Amino acid sequence: MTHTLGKQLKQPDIRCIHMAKLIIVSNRLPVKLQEQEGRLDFKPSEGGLATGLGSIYKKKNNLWIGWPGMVVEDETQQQQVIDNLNGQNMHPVFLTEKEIKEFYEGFSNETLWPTFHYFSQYAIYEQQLWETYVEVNQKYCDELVKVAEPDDTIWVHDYQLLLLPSMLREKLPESTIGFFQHIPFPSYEVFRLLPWRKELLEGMLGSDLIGFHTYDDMRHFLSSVNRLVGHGSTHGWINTGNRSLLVDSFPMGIDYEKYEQTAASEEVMKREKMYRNNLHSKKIVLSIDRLDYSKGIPQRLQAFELFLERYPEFHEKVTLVMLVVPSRDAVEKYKELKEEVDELVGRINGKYSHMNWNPIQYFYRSYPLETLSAFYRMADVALVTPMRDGMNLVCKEYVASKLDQTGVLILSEMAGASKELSEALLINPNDINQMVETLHAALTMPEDMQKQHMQHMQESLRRYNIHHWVSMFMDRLSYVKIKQLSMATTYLDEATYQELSNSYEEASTRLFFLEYDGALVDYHNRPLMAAPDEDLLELLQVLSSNSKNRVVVISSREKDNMQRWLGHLNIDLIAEHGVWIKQRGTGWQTMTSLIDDWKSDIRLILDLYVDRTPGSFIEEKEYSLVWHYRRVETGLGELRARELVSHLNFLATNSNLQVLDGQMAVEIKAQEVSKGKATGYWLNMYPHDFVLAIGDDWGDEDIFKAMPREAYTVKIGNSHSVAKYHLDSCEETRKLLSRLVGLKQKKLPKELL
Ligand code: GDG
Repeated sequence: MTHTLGKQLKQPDIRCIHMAKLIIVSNRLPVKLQEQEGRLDFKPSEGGLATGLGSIYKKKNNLWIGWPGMVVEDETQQQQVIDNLNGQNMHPVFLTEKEIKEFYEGFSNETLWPTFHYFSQYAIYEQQLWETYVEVNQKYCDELVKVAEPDDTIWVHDYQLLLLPSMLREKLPESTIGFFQHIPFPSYEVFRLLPWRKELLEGMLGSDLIGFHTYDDMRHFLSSVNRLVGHGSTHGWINTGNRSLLVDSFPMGIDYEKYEQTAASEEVMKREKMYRNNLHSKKIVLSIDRLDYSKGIPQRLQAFELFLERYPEFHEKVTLVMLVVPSRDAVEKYKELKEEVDELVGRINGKYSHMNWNPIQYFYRSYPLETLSAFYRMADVALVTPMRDGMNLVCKEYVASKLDQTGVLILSEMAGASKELSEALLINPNDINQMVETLHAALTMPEDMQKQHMQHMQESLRRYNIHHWVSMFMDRLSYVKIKQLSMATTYLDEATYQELSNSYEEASTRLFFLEYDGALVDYHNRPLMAAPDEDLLELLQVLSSNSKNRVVVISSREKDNMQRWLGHLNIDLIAEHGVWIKQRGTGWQTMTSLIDDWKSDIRLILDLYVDRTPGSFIEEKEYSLVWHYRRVETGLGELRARELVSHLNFLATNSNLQVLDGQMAVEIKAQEVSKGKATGYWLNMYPHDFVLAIGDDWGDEDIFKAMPREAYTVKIGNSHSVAKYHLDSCEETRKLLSRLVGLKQKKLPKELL
């Protein structure tokens, strides 16, 4: 059973992580299958992901799994596709018409997409679509299980496959699973509108690493996990009870060199010249997106219309080149959007056009990369104003294509890219006036300023390119795996028990730190029902009656509760997470007063600064000391404060102190109390040749961390922990302690005795 598994985990075979293959999974493959004159043909797809990951999936035996972009029902044809793709390190997942409709167009694009982009008024909630979404995720899982080895690394992409990580985890428990979400993760208030919110989060939590484009997405996700699934997090780490996983942000870059080189090619320069000649316009504003309501296309058109109205001097001098790439045209909202855009373009052109000038050149189709690049090159301004965008690659491609460093990027604050490209002119896409004025500022920006902005952005994008993104994600994934292995605990088996028991016998001073709920007593729905039973009271009494033993029972419960249940025993108590402690034979004390001994040392240092700084003074608060300098000569106070802060920070590194550099004051306070700090007090106060600490939940990790290296640390439940060992239940804790003191517990199940 799980015990042997625990031991296997203890011996990390790092080589496996590197030698095994990488499998990329996304809804679509990086190629599109097409039927031409009865023959099946593959066309490479141009997306950022395809080029970014292209260099990896083609290596060695790596693999990319996804839908080939066409419904293939005939089995012989399917086999042909499989054979053909296998030769190119790809493997297809065939979807039926119904699945495309319900899983892809339906749940993915009509439920998840609008919700995640804060358009929840567009979201539909239909049980049938959800069921197909589950089935199709399972289908991807089944295909993966056919080709994946247990130690492979699987990298799942995007919102169509949110359930896949957990499905995979169930089938391949040891595999390394990364997940990256390319679209935003909305705030909890929006996410919780989804009827299947908990299932979706649980699906994602099967991963080892979950990546988002921005810190905000990550923050929103952690908050939803906390509130809907009940798992907290520390520095991005989530502990699900039996596994730890990491959530982090990885802003995606572009293939910078590719865009730079394409922009420098003969072909592109030729096209640019040709388009310029056709346009009869001095200034060109560029807009490129997939047709999507999240991209803010109508709002952009309205802003352009208002610009023409407000600045007539730009008539015949500026043209908006607007490329809209057809997308999801089977979905109703997209059809409506297409009509709205067509109508707006028609209206604006109808109003302002002249014989040889159209304010908007509108193209509803997709173009080859060379045309796109020529558009980027010739644009004086790129108008990238999505209402919401996970990242947005168009704005990055524009910057990479501006070889002479002229041009201005206007970018929406709501695009993930705005977090990196702070040199762009940032706008709120809902503020039409701001858009109009920013467009004016961009069109009249002096060239040297344009170059300055562009240069900064180029430097950053060149460095944080797509290859950097891939390696950051993969490195972090390997790190998570190694960290998890170091967090795995071993079952405290008979051999370990013998060793522990010998060391107990040999010791002359022993400390026991025992967590009450979860380690000594099972959890009850009503906390006050978890009173100690007769057996437990007897066990604690016998354990503490040995003069070599000092028994500390720890709890987050109130001190009065602990006093009522255990106060009569000759043991020590820690209550309320360590705020209150009771040493045997004495009364309750707050920990904070006990750790105030730092004050006298720090006061000596502050006195020194008072001596050197006329006008400064010390204030003593209950839990802190403050050095004030508001009455000190201007300049001198700030200078001394800087010195003092670095002096104190140096001293605080290995203590529980915190230095706050405040308004005209430097404050030093003890960090909050915790169970770990409270147990540290006993370790400092009492000699110990033998230490045993037993805890059960995430909060008890602090206790384990505070223990000396030679201590026996035991976690109840086989979850990841810094403890060395684990046991399965409270009964096993009691059995362990009873055996140590030679006591037979009456109510224990026979097999445990
Ligand atoms: C999702 C997220 C996130 C566009 N027209 C043509 C063409 N394109 C290329 C662009 C660019 C890509 O399509 C569009 O990428 P975006 O990032 O701008 O937007 P989404 O498609 O919505 O992508 C987004 C992204 O995933 C990656 O994580 O940034 O936030 O929504 O590369 O160049 N390419 C060609 N012809 C066209 O006509 N060849």
